[in-house]
Amino acid sequence: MITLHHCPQSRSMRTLWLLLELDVPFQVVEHPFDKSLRRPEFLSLSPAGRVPALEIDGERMFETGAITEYLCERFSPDRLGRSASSPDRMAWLVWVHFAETISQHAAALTQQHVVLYEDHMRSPIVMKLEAARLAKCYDAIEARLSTPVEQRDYLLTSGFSAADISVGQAVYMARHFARLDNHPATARWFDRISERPAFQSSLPTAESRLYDQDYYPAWEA
Ligand SMILES: N[C@@H](CCC(=O)N[C@@H](CS)C(=O)NCC(=O)O)C(=O)O
Repeated sequence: MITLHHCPQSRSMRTLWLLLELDVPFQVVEHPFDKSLRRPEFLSLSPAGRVPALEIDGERMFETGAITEYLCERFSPDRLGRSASSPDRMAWLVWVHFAETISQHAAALTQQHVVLYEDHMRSPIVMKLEAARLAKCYDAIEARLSTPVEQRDYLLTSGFSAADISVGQAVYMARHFARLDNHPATARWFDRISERPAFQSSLPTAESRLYDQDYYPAWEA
């Protein structure tokens, strides 16, 4: 049995979405997004106290990108993954891991807007800088989806894959802090992938939401 340790609206949602798309049996252990992630029992699953953490075949895994690669190699090497012989293998790896570039900015902004809830703890400069860095990430996705030579419905020429899940979930988090209004191809792609039943099933319940707003504008000092 596969066990996913999950906090709603965090990076572990990416693994949840992937597991649902893979259609393999698994169970979810939901954790609050708080100091309980630093308890010894959880640190034995994920040594820095982070989600996702995965238990599989008596082994323990952490790091979303590694989990994505492993699950795809094992359960879907050519549908959600791209095997070494695929012409899209290189792009698959690039975009699966580009998700982390986006997520680090979304995580910094989550800290600023949600965790550091008192104004004297926050920095308007960090908020604006990190939101601008997200927009730069959107530029990269926009260019990928809308090069003049080739328009893509998905990040890979060969179609939907775990690259869309990875980047799509990162954009789902990032949209709380930077809108897609100036990135029309990215917005259309996001609408397309977020209609998928597996994405919908990976969304939080009303009670388990980390973000209580859909959008957090930068705070002005
Ligand atoms: N690079 C790691 C980052 C994991 C990570 O930082 N996850 C966040 C949730 S999005 C977390 O667990 N934060 C809890 C904390 O920092 O205490 C990965 O991709 O798995």
